[in-house]
Amino acid sequence: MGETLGEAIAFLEANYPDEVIRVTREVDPVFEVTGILAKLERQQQFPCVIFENVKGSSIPLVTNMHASFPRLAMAIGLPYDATPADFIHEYGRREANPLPPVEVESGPCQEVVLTGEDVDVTMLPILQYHELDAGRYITLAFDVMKEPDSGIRNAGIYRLQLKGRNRFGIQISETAHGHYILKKNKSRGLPTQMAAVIGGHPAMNIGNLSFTSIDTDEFSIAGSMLGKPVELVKCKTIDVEVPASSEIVLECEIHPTEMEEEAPFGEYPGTYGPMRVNPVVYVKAITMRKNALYQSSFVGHADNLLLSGVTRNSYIYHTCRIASAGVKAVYVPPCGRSRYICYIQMERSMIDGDAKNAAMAAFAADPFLKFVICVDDDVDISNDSDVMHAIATRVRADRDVFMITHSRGSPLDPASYDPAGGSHLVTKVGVDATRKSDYPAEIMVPGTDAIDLTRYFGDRFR
Ligand SMILES: Cc1cc2nc3c(=O)[nH]c(=O)nc-3n(C[C@H](O)[C@H](O)[C@H](O)COP(=O)(O)O)c2cc1C
Ligand SMILES: [Mn+2]
Repeated sequence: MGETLGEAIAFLEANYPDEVIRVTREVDPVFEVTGILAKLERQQQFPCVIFENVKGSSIPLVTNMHASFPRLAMAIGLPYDATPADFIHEYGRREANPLPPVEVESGPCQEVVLTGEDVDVTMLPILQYHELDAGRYITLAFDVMKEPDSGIRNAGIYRLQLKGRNRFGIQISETAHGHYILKKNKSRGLPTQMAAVIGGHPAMNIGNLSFTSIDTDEFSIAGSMLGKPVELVKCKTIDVEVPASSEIVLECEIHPTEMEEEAPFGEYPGTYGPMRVNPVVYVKAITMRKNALYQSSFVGHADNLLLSGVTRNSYIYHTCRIASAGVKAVYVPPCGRSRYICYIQMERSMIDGDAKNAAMAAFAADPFLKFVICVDDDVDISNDSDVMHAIATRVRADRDVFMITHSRGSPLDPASYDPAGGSHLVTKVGVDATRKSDYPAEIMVPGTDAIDLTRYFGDRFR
């Protein structure tokens, strides 16, 4: 799929034309674009949509790139029809083989450089998404900073609320490395230099979202997802490096003390995140390609859910495998908003209690998980209905379900102990839905596999 956002789009248009739709009609960045995407979603349609004419901007807007699983699979070199299991395997393999980035002298992301009075982020097609959102937001910028002591780069997506020609509000969760970096700089009275990088290849984006330690430069995982080291250029006004092939870069400083109200904002669970008093970001320079593309993610919808959903499985799998050799596969399904539910497929347990241990390992790996369900290896964990069948028939709750109250979860969980206050305290449920040793024999008709239906019905059921 190429190496840049533009190349990914060109690849899809040439080989899978149904995957990309261009809209030339003028659209309003306030609710019209997201209304169109929401309407498509109701019809279960998730193409990448490029809005070429967004009111108030001359820059095309790319949406929904990550909203369908086949596009994410192809981004890391898999075929269109790859399964979730194929994806988890390939993603994990690439994650385990990082490719450190390399620095280059110049790059297309600096073809245009705007500083001083020329800085005006309102030229970008920045969207307003949901009814009660506090304003217009950049939702798909990788915000790159450096850990002040180690100097190691860090990349994460933290939303930016438009507040003026050169000002944003920012929300960085307590769980993000970005928060740790910001806090360290603040305690020293220093601003935090941050580059907001917009417009990257989908492999770059899913690599940047890999679950890593703060000692890992996410671009080294992005490189292995792309199959080639990421080339970085130095920013013009701050001491941060950014991918040379990016579309648009906002060179910023987070003020060390200035705080303002930010949000509410429609969040991934499908509910609003509460207003908070959050840091203020100043933009010192805008650099971009001559024919730059702007990219957005529809938070709370498939693009956002899949993007940081597909990246969690490999880490959970790895941790569960350490806990139990019987774990064969894991899957965080879209029905749990790609965050809250995890299915674990296990070999028919040889050690009693192993399923519950595997579930506890999954909870330890990913704090966002609320329900972990372990099933036998004849259950297809990419099929929710198969998993529900196992729960329906193989679970006796008093024996097979355990619950942990007051444990750390997502501060956006709408069912936490205090959703309005943004509590991260939630209750977790583990379910052992494997067959137990006293499970009765299951019905089956001998010889079914060998039956050739064409002998009885011709081609009718072929
Ligand atoms: C579309 C999208 C939007 C996101 N918005 C935010 C956000 O506003 N604040 C935040 O803290 N995390 C957000 N995240 C999640 C973080 O980007 C993610 O946890 C990242 O790995 C954090 O990186 P870090 O721990 O290196 O700082 C978002 C993720 C996606 C896919
Ligand atoms: Mn990080």
